[in-house]
Amino acid sequence: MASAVEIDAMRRALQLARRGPRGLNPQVGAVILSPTGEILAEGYHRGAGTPHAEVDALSQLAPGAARGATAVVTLEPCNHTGRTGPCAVALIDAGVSRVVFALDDPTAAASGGADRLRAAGVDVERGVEKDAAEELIHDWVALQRTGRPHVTVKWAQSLDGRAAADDGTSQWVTGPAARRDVHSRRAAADAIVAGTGTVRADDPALTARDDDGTLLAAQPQPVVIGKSETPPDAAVRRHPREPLFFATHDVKTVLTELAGRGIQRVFVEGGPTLASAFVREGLADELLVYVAPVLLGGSRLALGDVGVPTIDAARRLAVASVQTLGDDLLIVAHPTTR
Ligand code: AOF
Ligand code: ZN
Repeated sequence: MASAVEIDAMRRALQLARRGPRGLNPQVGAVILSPTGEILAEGYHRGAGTPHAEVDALSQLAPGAARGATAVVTLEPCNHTGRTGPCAVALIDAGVSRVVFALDDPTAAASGGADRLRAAGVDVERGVEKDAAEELIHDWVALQRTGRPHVTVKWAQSLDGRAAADDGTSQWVTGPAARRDVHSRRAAADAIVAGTGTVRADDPALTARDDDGTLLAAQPQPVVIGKSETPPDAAVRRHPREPLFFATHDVKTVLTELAGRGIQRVFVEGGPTLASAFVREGLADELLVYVAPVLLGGSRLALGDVGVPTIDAARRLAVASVQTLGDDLLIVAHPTTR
């Protein structure tokens, strides 16, 4: 059983973890407690290539000062030599007598730290404040499992399923409340993905902005996919972050590349061709469909070929929520496992 002091220390460690960046490595925090429950040191992980949280905390202590101490860590101390050495060994060498952690390390490479600590005679307690820790690094854990980022595909459409009028004009199908909602959701992603077709046709800035056009604090990485050229004066080239360009239509490969850069959550806003590609490849985890009460008719469908030649192959979805945003509707749906 973890003591009340240890639970408090874990909550503190979770706060510390949040100071680190989302990225290739998880956000991890650590607190070292004296045998009487005082905080001796605090640490957190500042991103791939930098010391792990436990080592960051231990490095603030004089040699021998952690003897008999308790280390409280938000993730199971690692057991491998990656960009840095194994934390389990660092804790053993420092003479720590008890380790309390929240989440098991989900990676095959780094896991096993708890067993290694126990084998060295360290008392180990796992699962403390597990839900809060899981919430914090949920996207990173999911990426370890799937090997690719979580994908949200968004589009706006008329009630009759068109993205634009026949001459290609599309500003605006949905109203301001729906567009505001999109911007706040953009800001929660690590990357925003658009196709070259949309970049050429609509010239989107791919920034996350508030009502008066001010940039929000969080600006996801802009990503442009497709084989056509992005014009030199395209708005996306003036994005505060340098855009990534992928001259391919293979969205699977792009996702793998993005995962390798620590991108855990992508927001696909790229127009019908790109949206269809993600859906067709079974790579859309979540669909956000903004539906405006307007009829456009014509040929500019919101979605193209999604690999459904016949009704038996229809892509069935489960609706997670329906809400009204001004005059528009937002339907959030997920593919049902077939
Ligand atoms: C810990 N404490 O603070 C973090 C851990 O390449 P490396 O050496 O940075 O190792 C990265 C892996 O280590 C990462 O995938 C995850 O399994 C674990 N992260 N472990 O003990 C930490 N950030
Ligand atoms: Zn480590």
